[in-house]
Amino acid sequence: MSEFEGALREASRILKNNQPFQVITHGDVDGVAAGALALSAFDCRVTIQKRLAMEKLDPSQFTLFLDMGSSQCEEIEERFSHYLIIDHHPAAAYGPHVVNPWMYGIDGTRELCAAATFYLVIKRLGKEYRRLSYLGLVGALGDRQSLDTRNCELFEDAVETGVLQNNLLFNEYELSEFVKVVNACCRNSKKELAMDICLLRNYSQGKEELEIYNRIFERDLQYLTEKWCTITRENEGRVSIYVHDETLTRKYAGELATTLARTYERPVIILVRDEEGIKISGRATSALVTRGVHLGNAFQGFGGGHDVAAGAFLQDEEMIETFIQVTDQRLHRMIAPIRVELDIPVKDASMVMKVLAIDNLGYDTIDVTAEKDHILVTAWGSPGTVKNTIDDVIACVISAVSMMEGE
Ligand SMILES: [Mn+2]
Repeated sequence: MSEFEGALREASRILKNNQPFQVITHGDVDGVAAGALALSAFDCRVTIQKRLAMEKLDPSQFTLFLDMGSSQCEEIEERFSHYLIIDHHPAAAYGPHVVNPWMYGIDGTRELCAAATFYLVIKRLGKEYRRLSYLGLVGALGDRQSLDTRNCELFEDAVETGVLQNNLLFNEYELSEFVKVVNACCRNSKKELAMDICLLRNYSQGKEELEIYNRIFERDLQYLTEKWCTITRENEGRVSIYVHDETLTRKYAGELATTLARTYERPVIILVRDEEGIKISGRATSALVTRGVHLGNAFQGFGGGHDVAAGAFLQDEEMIETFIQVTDQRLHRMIAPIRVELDIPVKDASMVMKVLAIDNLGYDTIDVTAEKDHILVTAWGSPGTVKNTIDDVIACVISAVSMMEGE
């Protein structure tokens, strides 16, 4: 049994034995889908919070944290005596009562979101729970995860149990539209409705929220697109584009940033005001992540999250300048070109070169030469690219050497 499997089983045992309990979950699609899983499988009460507000919770009860909590392990451990965290956000270290794919070498940003991980926990209670697989899928699509990867187990369960057929959920809804409806309800602050939809109620009301969402989103996007030249000029010399605009719809900031980052291939960070302060949503693209961008790390001290999507929060407006300076400096360091020189000792370097047939490996940011018993490598470019290049070269040399030894 793998360690991850052990953790899933242990979590399902703990939850089964601690009913009734309270659940705190995040107010996005993944969080709400995870909350709906909790309501469907356990005797529990679910509270949706957009940011973890521990002072509002009763610490004497057994508490399940979903889609949040990994980065607040210490605070949770201080306040709560009985709890479990099921989350997929990367953190520097994980506390004792956490189930997070990252702890088992699984990239939780790209596979097994909170709802998917939680579904795997619930599935360990018994076969009859496999029909709930659709909620794990909804969470995964809500968090823009792909369904090949480990999420495909959920897809298979949904198809095998007949819950999902020809992309229709329960013979009615189209899966991706279902996700959009839940998302629109979340973004329009209709969290009870979002939960209802996940529990297969009130779909037509949800569709009205989607229409409202689409209309307002398009308006905001068009407004920003028209201003884009000015915005770019205001951000001259910065790695990321920072948009601080009070006319934008607060709750749509994350998705606006996603669309803009993909359109312009730049990290986009949108700052809006909410009741408590300045809410910040940052989004990048996978190409930028490959170059070394990690927004979650760039936001450290102000917030956190994934490499490709992260959030932060500032108490007051005066912090904005500092936030932008610090974040952009960090982003700059993440992608600033570096030069790495490598000296790999091998038995017969020129022979290794022949086996490799290195024509500088098709890269234009690398130089490989053989010198007696050494392969000399120089690679340059952004840290992410250099790391990938060097990894490739080392793998090639290792396989060339083992091929020669085999001969
Ligand atoms: Mn999530």
